[in-house]
Amino acid sequence: MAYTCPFCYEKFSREEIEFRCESFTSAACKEDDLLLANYFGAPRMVANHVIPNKAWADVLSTSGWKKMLGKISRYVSVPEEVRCDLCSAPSRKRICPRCHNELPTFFHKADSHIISIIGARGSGKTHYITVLINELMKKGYLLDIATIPQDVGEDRRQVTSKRYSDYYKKPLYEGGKELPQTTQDKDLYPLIYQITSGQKGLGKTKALYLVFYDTAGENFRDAEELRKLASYLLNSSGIIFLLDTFQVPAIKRKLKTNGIDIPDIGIDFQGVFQQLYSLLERRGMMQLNKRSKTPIALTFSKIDEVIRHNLMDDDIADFSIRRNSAYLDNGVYEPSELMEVNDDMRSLLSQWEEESFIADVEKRFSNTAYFGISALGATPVNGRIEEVQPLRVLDPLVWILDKIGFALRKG
Ligand SMILES: Nc1nc2c(ncn2[C@@H]2O[C@H](COP(=O)(O)OP(=O)(O)O)[C@@H](O)[C@H]2O)c(=O)[nH]1
Ligand SMILES: [Mg+2]
Ligand SMILES: [Zn+2]
Ligand SMILES: [Zn+2]
Repeated sequence: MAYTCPFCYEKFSREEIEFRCESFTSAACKEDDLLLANYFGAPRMVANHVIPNKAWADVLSTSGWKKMLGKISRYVSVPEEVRCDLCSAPSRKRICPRCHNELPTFFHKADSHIISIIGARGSGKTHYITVLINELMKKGYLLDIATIPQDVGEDRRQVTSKRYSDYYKKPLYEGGKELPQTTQDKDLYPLIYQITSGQKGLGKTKALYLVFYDTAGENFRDAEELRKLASYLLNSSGIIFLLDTFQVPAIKRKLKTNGIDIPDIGIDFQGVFQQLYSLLERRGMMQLNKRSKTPIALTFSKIDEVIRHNLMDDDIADFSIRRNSAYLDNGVYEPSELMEVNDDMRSLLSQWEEESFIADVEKRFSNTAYFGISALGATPVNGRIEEVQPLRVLDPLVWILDKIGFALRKG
């Protein structure tokens, strides 16, 4: 079984996992960690000793048969605890062999599915991630899903629950403030959550890790950013592609007549999508005329303004996007509900004369669905948002979870 590191996105196998000494006192166990420094782009970083994989005391035994057994066992399981080869202190801290970042506690026991959220700058990623995580933590139980932040990493100030609370949740939900634009350095710290399902189901996944990177997304221009994005996508089990509804030309025009002027970002969302797949092609992740099977949720953000200004066709009186997700009421996921959303969004897109976008997407991906969400429920006024009123934010995630075989309570 191969694992994907939630930090560097490199793959590694079970027997490669390393441990870091956890001693607070042993001076001999402080060392320069080149891989860790490299990951954070720092000239150097001092951290506790990395216990060489071959030096695990439990594995190394002088007596022949124990040694044999130890060696074999490493291919089938990772020890719960090993002893440091320098100070003999016990350690339970597993790290990635490629970047030396700490792995979540049960990482080696669950499937590590990375679900990536991408989109051009301004498409609403930061607000979406903030609200998505809050909804998952607060309402996931309705679908029998438990969500637990994974507070791992050398820098305790940057662990998931602290970062989420300080930079995302508190400013938005308690401060009532619109969140600032993402800066590049935030890209180094993923938000990592373990989700587990209480549902039964043969062959279904009951536990997995969700990894969110709040990328700056400079409209996919920067080479280094593109390189990171490529490995992020290459290793993703599902993609939530956030598309800025305000950048749909038909919407932009209508909003303008309503007195809302949307600044031009210099690239339309079809352009953003084309950049994405040409990137995937260059990386050999997509072959010409062959469609990727990775589920991709084409998710239109800020749909609240579309509803408020009634920018939908009048024939679609009972438009599914006007209602919130039914599973939030009855705790049962009906795939047909999200297929209705998909159909409605698709017809909206053709109404907006965006058929060529649909054709583009479907030429490249065989597992697609369209969604419309609102993270905030309204446009912030003077940088403030008094009450966050999310609409359908969990839909794209729930759809992907179902596609990748996660055990959901289904109708
Ligand atoms: N109307 C509305 N505006 C939103 C919503 N979510 C984000 N925005 C606005 O869209 C802009 C970009 O959001 P942001 O999350 O920073 O986008 P990012 O650059 O992709 O991270 C900000 O001005 C937000 O206030 C929403 O649900 N509704
Ligand atoms: Mg952002
Ligand atoms: Zn030690
Ligand atoms: Zn790594």
